[in-house]
Amino acid sequence: KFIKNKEITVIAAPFSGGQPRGGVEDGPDHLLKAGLLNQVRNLGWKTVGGSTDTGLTVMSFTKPPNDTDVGKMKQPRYVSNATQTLYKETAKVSKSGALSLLIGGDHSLAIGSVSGVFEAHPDACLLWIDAHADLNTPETTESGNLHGCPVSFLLGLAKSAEMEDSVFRWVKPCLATGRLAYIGLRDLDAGERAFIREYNIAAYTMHHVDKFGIGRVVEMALDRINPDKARPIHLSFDVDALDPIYTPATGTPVRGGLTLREGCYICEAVAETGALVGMDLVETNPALGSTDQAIQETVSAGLSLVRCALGETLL
Ligand code: Z70
Ligand code: MN
Ligand code: MN
Ligand code: MN
Repeated sequence: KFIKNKEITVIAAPFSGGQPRGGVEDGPDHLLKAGLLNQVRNLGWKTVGGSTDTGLTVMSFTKPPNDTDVGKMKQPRYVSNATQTLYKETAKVSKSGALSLLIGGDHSLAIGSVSGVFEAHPDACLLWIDAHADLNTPETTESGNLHGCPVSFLLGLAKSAEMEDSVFRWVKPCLATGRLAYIGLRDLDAGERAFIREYNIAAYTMHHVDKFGIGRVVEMALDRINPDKARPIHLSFDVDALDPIYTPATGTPVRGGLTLREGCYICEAVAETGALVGMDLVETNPALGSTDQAIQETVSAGLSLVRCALGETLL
């Protein structure tokens, strides 16, 4: 209902500037070599547009010189430039009427992908599936890693003075706190907890998944952010939401996560709504798999999530 003729464009973003571990920039290459585009096509999606008209855009990013910290933010110009470029690309895809699928790369990329999708679909809501809330502001971040901050940028939580003269002044807050839900949380910083409470954000931790089951959790999450079922949905999926037994090759594995089936269920439930307009699949880091099998399992779990979100298991 929001996407034209089952059209999709895949944006590959080999970017690691939002965090310190090398290798996450190789995630897209591994996902593509494992057959992502053909799997998408086999589900009846038309891969359209992109830089080569095969439905794929592979972005490239260059590190600016003298990218000194701004406040606590690490590599701020690199992340700002990359996400701004991605924002323009994603907005173009979304305005064309196609579903925008971002494969990363680290989760700071969502500053750009979500901004781009929301430019074309301003009434959309955002499901953020992650072990982490990625809700730190440039003030509250303890690590300075910008992949821990994208949601605060989208919500406009950073103090305005800091944002106004910061390198991120291009970001227009596009997300209302009532349009955001989390599933899978289990590693939160104190400042993030405080924001979740202060703004009454729909946040479902692993405790809630255990207590209610994934079916009820997804239902409750979507009821909170999309009560009339009229809104387009953006799904931002960090593979570390899954338990590390399924996705070991990622930068910040946290034990006690979602099963592969629970992750797939979330994606299937979103597919069932028919309202998916954008998806991010991020934080696949092939360099951090301890064996080839660990890498391959992480990549294949990521591909499963994408296929489920695109309707693989719908009857
Ligand atoms: C922490 C921070 C984070 C992913 C780590 C961690 C954030 N809250 N996100 N790994 N994917 O640094 O802000
Ligand atoms: Mn490689
Ligand atoms: Mn995470
Ligand atoms: Mn994340």
